[in-house]
Formats: sequence, structure tokens, C-alpha cells
Amino acid sequence: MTHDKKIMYLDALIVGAGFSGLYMLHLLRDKLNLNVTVIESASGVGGTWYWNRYPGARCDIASHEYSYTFSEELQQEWVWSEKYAAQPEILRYLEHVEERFNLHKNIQFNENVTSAVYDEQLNRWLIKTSRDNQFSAQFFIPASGTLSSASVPNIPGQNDFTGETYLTSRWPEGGVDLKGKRVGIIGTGATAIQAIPIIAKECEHLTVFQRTANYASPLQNEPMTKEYDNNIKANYSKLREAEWNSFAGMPFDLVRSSALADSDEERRAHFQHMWDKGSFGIWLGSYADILFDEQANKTAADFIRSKIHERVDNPKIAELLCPEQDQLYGIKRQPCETDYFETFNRQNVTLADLKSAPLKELTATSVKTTDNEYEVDVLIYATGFDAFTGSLFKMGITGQQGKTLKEYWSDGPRTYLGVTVSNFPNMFTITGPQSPSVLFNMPLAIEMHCNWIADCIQYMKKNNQVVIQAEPSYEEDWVTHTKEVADTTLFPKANSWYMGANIPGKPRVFLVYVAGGKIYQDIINDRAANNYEGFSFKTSAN
Ligand code: NA7
Repeated sequence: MTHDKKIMYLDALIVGAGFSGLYMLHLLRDKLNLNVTVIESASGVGGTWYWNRYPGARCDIASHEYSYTFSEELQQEWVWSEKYAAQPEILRYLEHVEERFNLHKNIQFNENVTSAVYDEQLNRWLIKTSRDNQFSAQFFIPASGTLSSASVPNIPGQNDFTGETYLTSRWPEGGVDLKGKRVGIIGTGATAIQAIPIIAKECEHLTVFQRTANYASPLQNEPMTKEYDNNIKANYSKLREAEWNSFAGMPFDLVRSSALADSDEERRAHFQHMWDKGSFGIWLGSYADILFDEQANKTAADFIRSKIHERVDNPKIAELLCPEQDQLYGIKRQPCETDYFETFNRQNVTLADLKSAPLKELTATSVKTTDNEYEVDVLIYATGFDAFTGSLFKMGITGQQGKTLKEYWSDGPRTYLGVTVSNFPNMFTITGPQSPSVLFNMPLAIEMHCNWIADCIQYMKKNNQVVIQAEPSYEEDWVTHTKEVADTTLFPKANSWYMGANIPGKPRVFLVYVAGGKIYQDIINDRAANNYEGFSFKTSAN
């Protein structure tokens, strides 16, 4: 290691100033008195909510639930304007958190981590950045997000296209004027399903390029009322308790055990009730077996298909918008929508079905499929992310024996408890692979990890330990366990980003620990209480 005078010595370096980086910084700096720097590639805080400024970007989890729990003052003073907050409001919330907890001074913006290498002699991480800064940190904490690395397909002729091109996850600050323009959007995932209804109202004509239809259900957003807000705030601790104890960090109290136990009428009435409740009601709150049993799953799939037919005027278009009969429900991320299906009743919207006629090429002014040519002035990619591992691999993380994380995970992620990796001492991932992560309410999943990491570092300081490392056998057991749990569900059957299936060449493994947040939290807390079972430590004397 060169002893360049530019090297800055830290206790911990955190990557990313989204929900996780901000809270991690607050805990380590303000509770543990550590010397911490956050490196953030954007010009402001917010992470996902900084970048995803596309029209219609909104959280599908209720605002009061999708927020930090750690500060009673914060949750009492912040007032949400809608039941499900839109991106600008969530970004304002995170900016408020930054200000309120004075986090700004420890964040370096407009800077990327270009390499992070563990030095086995010094037991420290050497981190280099795009601004030629170098840091030596005892702890390296990538808080870089699970859905941060955009995935854009290679389409022949892409460089020939002379119109405007946008990525939903890199939407320009200040927006894009689509008035009078012919717009094409590729993708019909959760992002596009939010964006399409808004864009259709604004532009002259919208062509939606759909490869796979999706089971979406209504969000049922509404303005926040004072009564609703007051009522939640008077009972916030109860709501939080219910969130922490629930499967996915969102309390649903009407979950019935089996869709197959109810009569057709009862089942339809229950699905209708959850449909009217909105958000993830059907997915997570209707019947406990729909994500485990194909027959049960089919009842939910059929219900949603029938709703699509009710809402779309042209039966042929309705059929194209319905997922195919063998496509299971909810094992891809369930999108929530507002007026999505009605948008296809508009005269200025065309659905291009890429299943029957795939994308062929782009020309200077058009998108060609195998059976048609669509002239567009603007092309929008809503084509998803290299989830979980994409943002980690970009940082050039290198652990013991010079092995990169990408090499170590070449057959799929290997972690212990979804928060550490055995060959990478003193590195903690936040909501990374093999933790509940995206199948739990994210701010709570984040707090769960940050609290655990801060407690672990505190334990190390107290016991004069400088290095923590997951034991390979425990890591092996965790990898096996996460797979076994996933295999009890229907999730592995999907070609989803949960499975890495949307990225060519990515190993096909289920990336989430899906036993439920409460079970997971009990496991990681038990291991900690048991003197960090499964970890080895080095004291400063070793
Ligand atoms: P998703 O859910 O990965 O959706 C991406 C969409 O883009 C999906 O409809 C894909 O079709 C489509 N896609 C991707 N590549 C292509 C190509 N080459 N040709 C045609 N269509 C393509 O990403 P989102 O951003 O919508 O959602 C990600 C998460 O962000 C979301 O779940 C929330 O948690 C927040 P496919 O289904 O692969 O056929």
C-alpha cells in the first residue's frame, strides 16, 4: 500500500446516501462516535429516490409504514400528503432527515468508489474513488442499494437512433417535455406500469413495447387526511410493532390460510376486498398459500385476469395484457397501478406485443419489431436493474487472496446471514443478497441491518477486536438454508430479477431470504446474543 499523503483514515466508509447509508452514518457517527465518511455518486441524498424521478414514481407501501422508525420525533413531525407518497415527497423526507441529523458534513457527493481492496496485513480496507481520493477504513459498508444498477438491453441499431433516449432510473431532474411527441416505452414491469398512465396523458402518442404481461393490482392511493394521520400518529408504536412482527414488514390482518378452503364466492369476495384495500393486499394479505401452492396461486391469477378483462374495452388488447395461463402470480414482483389498464382504452396508446413479434432493431427514427415499424421521437427504457449484485460488482471489491467479490460469487451470492461474506472481513452489506431485503418493507429491513451492524461494531470495540470474519462452514449452511427456504415457495419458478433471470449470464439463484422478516431478525439477533456465533474475531494483539 502506498503511503500517499492523500490517504484518509477512517473507522468506516459507507457507500451510498440513500435510506441505508444515511441511517448507518447516523448510528456509527452519533451513537458510536466513529469517524465515518459516506461516498455518494449523486449530487444529493436519496439513493433510489434521488435517481428514479420518472413520471409516476411512487412508493407502493403506505407512507406511514415506509419510513424510518428510529426517531419518534421524526415520525411525529413529518406529515405525508398522500397515503402512498410520490418520489418528490420521499426525496424531501430524506433531505429533511439529512438536515435534521446534520448528516451532510460527512457525505462526499458526486464521487464513485472505483475499488475497495482488503489489506490482509493491515486488516483494513483501501478504498479509491473517482476523484482520486484514497481512504483506509477499518470497516467497509456498501449501502449501495439493491436496485441501483440499471439494465439496458442491447438492441441492434441502438446507436443509430437519433431521437431522445431516457432511462426511467436516470430520469432528468426537472423532467422531460413530452408534449406533442411520439413516445415509445420498452418494458412493463413495476416502473413502466407507474409511468405509462402519466406519460400517455402527456404525449401525442405512446407505444408500449410489452414482452411479458404482468399481474398488476390497484394501489388505491388517496390524499392524506388529518384524521388518518392523527390516528396513526396516536398509535404509531402499535403499527410499528405489527410491521416488525409481520412477514414482509407490512401488517395485513385478514390473511386466510388457504385459497382452496374457501368456496368460489367466498374467495372472489375476499380477493375483491383485498383488491379494494389496494397496495400488496392480494399478494401478501389474501391467502397464505398463494405463493406456495400452484392451485391456490391460480385462483389469484384468474381473479386478476378477470379484472383486466373488465377494465379494458378491446377484448384482444385485454387478452394481451393478461399474463399467460401458465404464468404464476406474484412470483415476480407484483406491480401496483393507478389507471394502468384503462390507459389502453385511450386512442393515443398502442400496445406492441413483443411476444408474438420481438424487437428487431432501432433505426434513426423508429423501433422495428419482426412485424411492424413504430416511428418514435422519444424512446424510454424501463427495462429494470441488475439487482443486488450489480452495484456491488461495479465497485471492484476485492477480499482475501486477491479474489474479487464477482469471482467469489461467480455461481451466485454466498453470504453469512445476508450481511457478511467470509472472504471479505470487516465488510457488511445492507439489504444484500440472502437477506429479506426487497421482500420486506425496505426502510425497516435497512434499520434491522444497520442496528445489527452497529451493535456488532460496538461489541468488537468493547472486546478489543479489530477483525470480524464469517466462518466458511456457517456461510455454507446459510447459502443452503436460504435455498431450501426458497424452494418451499413458488418464487424460483419465475424468470424474475429475484432470480437474476433478467440479466444474461447471471447465475440463476433466488436472491432473497424468504422465511419472513421476523424469523430472520430472530436468527441474526440470536447469533449476536450467542457471542456472534459463526464468526471469528481477531483482537488487536493477534
Ligand atoms: P423489471 O420489473 O425488471 O421490469 C423490466 C421490464 O423491462 C420487464 O417488463 C421486461 O420484460 C422488460 N424488458 C427488459 N429487457 C427487455 C428487452 N430486451 N426487450 C423487451 N423488454 C425488456 O424492472 P422495473 O424497473 O419495472 O421494476 C424493478 C423494481 O423497481 C420493482 O420491482 C420495484 O421494486 C422497484 P420481461 O418481463 O423480462 O419479459
